Amino acid sequence: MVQNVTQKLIANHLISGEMEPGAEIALRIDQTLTQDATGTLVMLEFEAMGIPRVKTELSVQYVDHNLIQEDFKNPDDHLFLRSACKKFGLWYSRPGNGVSHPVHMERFGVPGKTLLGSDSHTPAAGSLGMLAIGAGGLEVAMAMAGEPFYMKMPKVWGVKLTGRLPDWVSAKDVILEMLRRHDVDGGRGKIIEYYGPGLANLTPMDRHVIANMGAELGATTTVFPADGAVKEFLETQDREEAWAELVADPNADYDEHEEINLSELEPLIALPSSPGKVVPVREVAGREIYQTYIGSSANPGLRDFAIAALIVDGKQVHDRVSFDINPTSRQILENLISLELLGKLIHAGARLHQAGCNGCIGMGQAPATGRISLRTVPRNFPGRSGTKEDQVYLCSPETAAASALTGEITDPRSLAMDYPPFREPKSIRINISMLSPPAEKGEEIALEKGPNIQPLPPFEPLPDDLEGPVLLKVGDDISTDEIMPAGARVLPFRSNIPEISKFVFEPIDENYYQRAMEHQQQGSWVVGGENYGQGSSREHAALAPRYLGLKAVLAKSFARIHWQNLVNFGILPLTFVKPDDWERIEHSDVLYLADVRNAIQRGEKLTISNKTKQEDYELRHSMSPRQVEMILEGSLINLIRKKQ
Ligand code: MIC
Repeated sequence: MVQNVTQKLIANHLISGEMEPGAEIALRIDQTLTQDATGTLVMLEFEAMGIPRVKTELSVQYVDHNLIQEDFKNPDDHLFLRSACKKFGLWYSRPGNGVSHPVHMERFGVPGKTLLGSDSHTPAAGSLGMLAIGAGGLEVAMAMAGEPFYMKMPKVWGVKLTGRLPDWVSAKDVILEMLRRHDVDGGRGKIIEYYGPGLANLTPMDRHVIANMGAELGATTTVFPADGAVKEFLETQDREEAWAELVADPNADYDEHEEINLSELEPLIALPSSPGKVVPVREVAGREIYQTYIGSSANPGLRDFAIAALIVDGKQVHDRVSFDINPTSRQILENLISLELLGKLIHAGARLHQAGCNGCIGMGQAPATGRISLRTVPRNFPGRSGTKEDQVYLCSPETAAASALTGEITDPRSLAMDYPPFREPKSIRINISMLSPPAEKGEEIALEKGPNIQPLPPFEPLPDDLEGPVLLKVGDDISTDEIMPAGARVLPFRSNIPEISKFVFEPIDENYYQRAMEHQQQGSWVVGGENYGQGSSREHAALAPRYLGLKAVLAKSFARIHWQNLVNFGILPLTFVKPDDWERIEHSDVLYLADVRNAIQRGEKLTISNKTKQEDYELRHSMSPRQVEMILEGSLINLIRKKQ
C-alpha cells in the first residue's frame, strides 16, 4: 500500500482502531518528554499509579521553565524531579542544560519513533521524522506506565514546498506564512506533513522551527521525512547510529493539499496578541520598539543566534532597546563561544540569559508598559509576557536583529548590508555533561518532596444532576494562558493546585476565583466560543478550575489537548448543536442538566435548561465510551485506581 510518512508512523505504532479520519486509535509510545512546569504533576501521577519504573524505551525529564529561584519553590521542584528520575528510570536534564525540544532532538530524537510530551510544542521532533505529540501530563504518565495513547485519527495535510528561501527570509517566515493563510485553528484535527523539492534547503533545525509552531495552527502534530539532511544532522550530533530513513512512498497522497513556493516568501510578523495575526514586516515597519528577544523552542538553532550575531557584528543596538539573548542550550552556548559569535552579540549590547525558556513563558524579561516587544518565541497570547496589555510581535531572528539596531520594526531587507553567509559547521562541540542517566534498577531511592509539592485534590464522581450559575462567558480562541496564566508569579505553584487555582481566569476576570469559591460545592459552568483552550498543554488549566467547582464547559468548539484535559479531570466538554445558542446564554444564568450520568451514556445529544431564561439548548458531547467512563468516575485517575 502506498503511504505517506504520517501513515507509516501511525501504522507502525497502531495498537487498535482504524486509520480513518475521526476514528479513535490507540498508539504505542516509544519515548516521553516532560518539562518541569508540567512534570512535577506527571511524577506525582506516576507515583500514584504505583508502577516502579517507566516502561517506555526512553523517558526524559527536562528542567527548563521554572529557572528563576526567588524562593524555595522552584529549586524544591528541581530536586523532586531529580529524585523522581532516579527512582522511576528517566533521564534528567539539569537546570541550565537547555530547552527540552531542541535538546531532545539533538540528544535523543530517533526517526520513526513516537514521542509523547507534556508540552504542546513536542511536535518539534517531527523535524526528524518522528510522530511527536503534545498531551496533558496524565496521558504522558500513562504512556510512561506502558499504556497506549488514544486520539482521534487526524487527516493528513500535505504541504508541498518548492523553491528556495530568499536572503533575509528564514524558517520562521514559512510557519508564519502558514499562520497567515490558516490562522490559529486551521490545523485542528490534522497532521501536517511537509514534502517536496523545497525541503532540500531546509536543515533539520529549520524544520524544527516549522514543526514547533504547527502547534499554533492547532495541528495534532507536524511531520517531516527522515531524509539525507536528517542523517547529516545526526552525524554532526555524533549519533549516526540513530539514523533510519523514513520517506513517503512515490505517489503517496494526502487528505488535503497545500503548496508554498519558498522563493516568493518575504519577512513576516505576527501582531499582538495572536500568532495568527500575520502581516508582512514592511506593513508595520517604523513602529518604535522597546525589546527584541532571540531564543526559545521556536528559533532554537545555532543558525538563529549566529545570523543575529552576524547582523549586529561591529554595531551597537539602539539605546532604548533591550536586546535579550536566550541561548537554547549549554551546547549551543559553547558553540557560539567557539565560533566567536557570542562576543559579537555581547559587544553589540546583548543581555545574555541562562539557557532555558525564560521570558517565553513570562519567567522574567517582561516588556515595559505599552511598549513593543519583538520576539522569536512561538506565542504572544495576551499578558503571557508578564506585562498586562502587552504588545508582543512574533518574528524571525533576522527581523529581530535588524530592529534591535534601528529601534523600530525593520524589514531586514532594508538594512544597508548584504545578507551575511552562515553555514552550519560539520563538526560541533557536544556537551552531555548535564544529562544524568537513570539510576540502576534496584537502587532504593526516596522522593524528595518540598513543602510546596502538594498531593492532587480528590475528584468526586459525576453527580446525577448538574445545576449552577455561568460564572464566565468568553469569546473565540481563549488560550490556556488566559485560563491558567503562566509567568513568574504563578509558575512556582505548578505543584500546588489549591494555590495556583487563585489565578484561574485572572487575565479575563480578576474576581473569578472569589465567585467560584462561593459556588465551589454546588458547581458552576463556563461558556466559551470557538477553539476554546488553544495553546499550552498545561493540565492545570483543567485541574485548577475543577478544584474551584467547574462542572462543564459549553463551547462552540475546543482545542484538542485542552478538550482531553477537561475529560481527564472530570469536566464535561460540550459543544452547541446550534452555535447561535451561545448568544442566548448570559453571565450568571443558572443552567440545569438532569440525569446527566445516564444521558451521556445513552447518546451524544444532551438538553440543558436555562432556569433563568426558561429555555432549553441542545448540546453534544463527543466522548468515546472509554472517555465517558472517566467522566462518570470523576477523573481518569479515579478510573485507573478503580481498575487496579
Ligand atoms: C507554552 O509554550 O505555553 C509551554 C510553556 O510550552 C507550555 C507548557 C506549560 O504550560 O508548561 C505548553 O505549550 O504546553
